[in-house]
Amino acid sequence: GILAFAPARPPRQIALVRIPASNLDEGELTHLERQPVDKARADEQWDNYCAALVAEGWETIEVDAAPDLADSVFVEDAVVMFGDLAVIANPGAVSRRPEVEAVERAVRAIPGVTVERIELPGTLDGGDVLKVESTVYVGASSRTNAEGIRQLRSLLNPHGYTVVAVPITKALHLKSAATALPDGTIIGDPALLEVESLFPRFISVPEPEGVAVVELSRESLLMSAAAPQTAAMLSSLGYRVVTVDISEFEKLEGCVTCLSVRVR
Ligand code: CIR
Repeated sequence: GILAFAPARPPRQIALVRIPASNLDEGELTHLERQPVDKARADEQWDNYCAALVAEGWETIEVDAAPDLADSVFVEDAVVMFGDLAVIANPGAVSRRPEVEAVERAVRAIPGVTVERIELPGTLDGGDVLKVESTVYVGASSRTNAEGIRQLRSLLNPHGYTVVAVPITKALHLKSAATALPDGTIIGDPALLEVESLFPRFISVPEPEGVAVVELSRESLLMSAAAPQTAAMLSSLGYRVVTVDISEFEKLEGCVTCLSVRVR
């Protein structure tokens, strides 16, 4: 029929974000020493991060602010999207558990989304979940426990995903050690991974802040400005690289992926 020739309408691309808390500087720290956080600078960096998403065709939806939940800006940890399925996480850090309520409300307001939940004694942080097509790598970290992985596996198996658990002891989350390029190649820091041989295609990055990339589109990536050599390497691989300065969030062990949830 004639419709077969109609160009596909570009899908609406939505990213969830959450404004930094007033007590941002009290966020959890596991691997870094506490450093003073400049709140005004953090707010400005967050505005620029959101503006970069918008400039690349993403519509941002703000989860209701949680002024006294220090780590709430790291919204990626609270929910993981698998197509239209939202899996509400159960953060491993007790201080972060109250974050999920408003995040669940925000995803329920998006038409077509269905919601499942990781429940105690299971814990899971979204930062531990790395999707590469139908493979879902999950960090077994200090935040994500075996029961959380089991629950995720049984939620996702009926949807055709394979959950592959990855031991993580040297980084906060799996995605603090490795993320994926749009073509499915994993990029990461071998010093932070026990088993890089787990990944079928793997490239080492020259800087720790270069581990994390957000796929803006099949051709373009969002990265931290703190990793210029990694940006140059990824440009040489044919990607358009957009950089943002997120230094204040990096002091709190956050990275470019954890400041948003790309819904679709
Ligand atoms: C935490 O320790 O939970 C926060 N200070 C940082 C969370 C960063 N999230 C992420 O990398 N997905």
